[in-house]
Amino acid sequence: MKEYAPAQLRNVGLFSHGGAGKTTLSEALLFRSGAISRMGSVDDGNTTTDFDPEELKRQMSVSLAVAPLEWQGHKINLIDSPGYADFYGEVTEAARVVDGALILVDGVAGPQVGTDAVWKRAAHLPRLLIINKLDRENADYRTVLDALRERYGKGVVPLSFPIGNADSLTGVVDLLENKAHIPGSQGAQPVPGAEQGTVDQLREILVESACELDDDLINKYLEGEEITIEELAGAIRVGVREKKLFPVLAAAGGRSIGLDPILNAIAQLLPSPIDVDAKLANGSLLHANEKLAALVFKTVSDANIGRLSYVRVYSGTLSADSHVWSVQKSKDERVGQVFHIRGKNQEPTQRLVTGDIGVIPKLAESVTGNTLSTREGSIELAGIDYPAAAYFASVHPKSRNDVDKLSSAMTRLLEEDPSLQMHRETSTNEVILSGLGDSHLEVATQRLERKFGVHVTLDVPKVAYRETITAKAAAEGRHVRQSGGHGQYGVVNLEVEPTPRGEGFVFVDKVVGGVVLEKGVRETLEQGVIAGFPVVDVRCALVFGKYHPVDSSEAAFKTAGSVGFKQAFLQASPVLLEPVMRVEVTVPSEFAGDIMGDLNTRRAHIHGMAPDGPNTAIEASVPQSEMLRYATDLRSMTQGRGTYTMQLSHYDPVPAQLQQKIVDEHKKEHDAEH
Ligand SMILES: Nc1nc2c(ncn2[C@@H]2O[C@H](COP(=O)(O)OP(=O)(O)OP(=O)(O)O)[C@@H](O)[C@H]2O)c(=O)[nH]1
Ligand SMILES: [Mg+2]
Repeated sequence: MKEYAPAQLRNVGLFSHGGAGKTTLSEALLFRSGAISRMGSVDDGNTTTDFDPEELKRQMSVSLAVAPLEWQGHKINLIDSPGYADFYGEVTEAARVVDGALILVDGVAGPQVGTDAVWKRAAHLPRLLIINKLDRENADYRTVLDALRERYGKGVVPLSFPIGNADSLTGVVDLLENKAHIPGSQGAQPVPGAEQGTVDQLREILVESACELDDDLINKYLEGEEITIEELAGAIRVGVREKKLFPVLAAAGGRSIGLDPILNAIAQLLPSPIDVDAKLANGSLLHANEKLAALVFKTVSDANIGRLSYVRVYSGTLSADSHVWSVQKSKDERVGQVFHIRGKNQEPTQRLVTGDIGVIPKLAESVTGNTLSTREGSIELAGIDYPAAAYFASVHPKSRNDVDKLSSAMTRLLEEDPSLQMHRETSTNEVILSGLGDSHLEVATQRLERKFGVHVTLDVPKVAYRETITAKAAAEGRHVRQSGGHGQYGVVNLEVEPTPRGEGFVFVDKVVGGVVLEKGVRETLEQGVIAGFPVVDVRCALVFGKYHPVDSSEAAFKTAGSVGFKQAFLQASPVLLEPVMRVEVTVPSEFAGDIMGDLNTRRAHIHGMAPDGPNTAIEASVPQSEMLRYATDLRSMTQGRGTYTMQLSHYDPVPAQLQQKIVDEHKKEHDAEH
């Protein structure tokens, strides 16, 4: 592909609720523009932008994919993204680096929960809406258009509409140029007479909304003067770029209908990279100039080949065989080869100009979110804000060999997908993998297996309880052994009291020589007192210590400290604390009642409930132990139409009636293990 000037580039993300037809439309657009010579399909598993084995298996996009095409002197970098909420990490990356969005809406279902989610995610971008799959039975352009205007405001205006419907769909009418596009016919056609009524109606919405944004045009319009196509296009372009107009296009990607008006709109209405300033880490904006600033927005790891880094250049030029500065890592980074990429196919290039997207193999230092710049006066671009983890599972390697390889393989995997996290929960001695949903974690384990040969199973994690006290108490700890030879002597007096939540452990030494004793107490903290969970939020004071000139030793004092602490703890009304999650559930409003009822059975504390278009958002605090399988439960309660986010909020005491049960269970497990 030849090199295009930055002004001719368009970086466009395709976003939607799952399955609205992004991958199929990408394929159709690539084929229409001549970028590919054969049109693949999702059902046959041979599209350009779905190529991961995990995608082919599920017949849905799991990762973003870049697919450049050429159209009317422009190079359009399409980024196809997943629609399924579990893979929003990739949506976030795509939305971060494009300059405009195509938001697809199913022509039968209309806007859905996932449409709202991507509409919000793309709020910083100029957006075109596409009512897609209009060849489906019961598809209804006008109903969906009205629903979109209702939902996203009057800036949503028709730009093309379908000729015919469902089986009888033959093409679309472009309202801007006032021409019909019918696949199979040469170029744009005059609008069929039967469509003139619809043209008049819809064009009025478009023209009026566009002219309203321009004082000169609105006067002309009100005085009944003819608005030229150029004037109208100019006004729409400004409206789109200022995020005041959101033109709606009609399509059936699977039938290659409506493609030309979409490509025209991308080229003519969406901004080029130099029309938009880059966001910097410090919050300010940067206008593209000579100085290099490129963002690594995705990393693919491979056990054999190493890293493949996707980069978007915001300023300057990124050249093959060069040295750049990895800003966050403060390291020199050698760039060897540079490629353009279409799906999985790479094509070597000498350089990526401002605004362009490509990949670099084998970067040694930089990971996703890092900026490549120059060492002198380096520029740091804003990073990527991933959604918080909402789903947790414990990871169990299948064999000894898998245990050994897990940690290094996992490091690579997390680098590839920053919306995944892993940590060891010391209190339960489990390795916890967290992500956005069960499919997300399932894909992660499949990748571990495929790429790194590590086999693991996932399970419901144990809840990481904590222990604390609710009252003040004092106790004496004695460790005295003086039967023959060198004895052991340690006697201490301790006081314990609760601290505010989150303070951890405070040790106060009111006599000298408490250092050793503190060690003994701290070891006890980790092991727990009532059920083996770590102790938190306790202040412990050493008030008195007895010393024996011969028999006192460090070990004796340590033991005495531990004994004294346990005794005091048990007398101070100990309780278990459980992690409580802050949860936000969004469901179509007809499900809101059921979801509230269900949350109440999960000991939820509901903070609020707010309508959000046809959806309802419910905010609540819910103990983690009640949310371990919520992703699956919510899906079955809402037929897959509900979404939720969840993060750790705080720790609360476990209700008394549950505490004994948890203590008993934990003891049983502990005994079984030893
Ligand atoms: N009738 C009809 N079906 C379509 C059309 N476009 C796509 N499909 C079908 O809809 C299903 C989903 O299409 P995809 O292209 O994978 O949709 P997507 O938005 O990429 O899906 P995700 O990546 O999972 O979000 C597939 O079975 C397609 O064959 C269309 O224009 N008309
Ligand atoms: Mg897809």
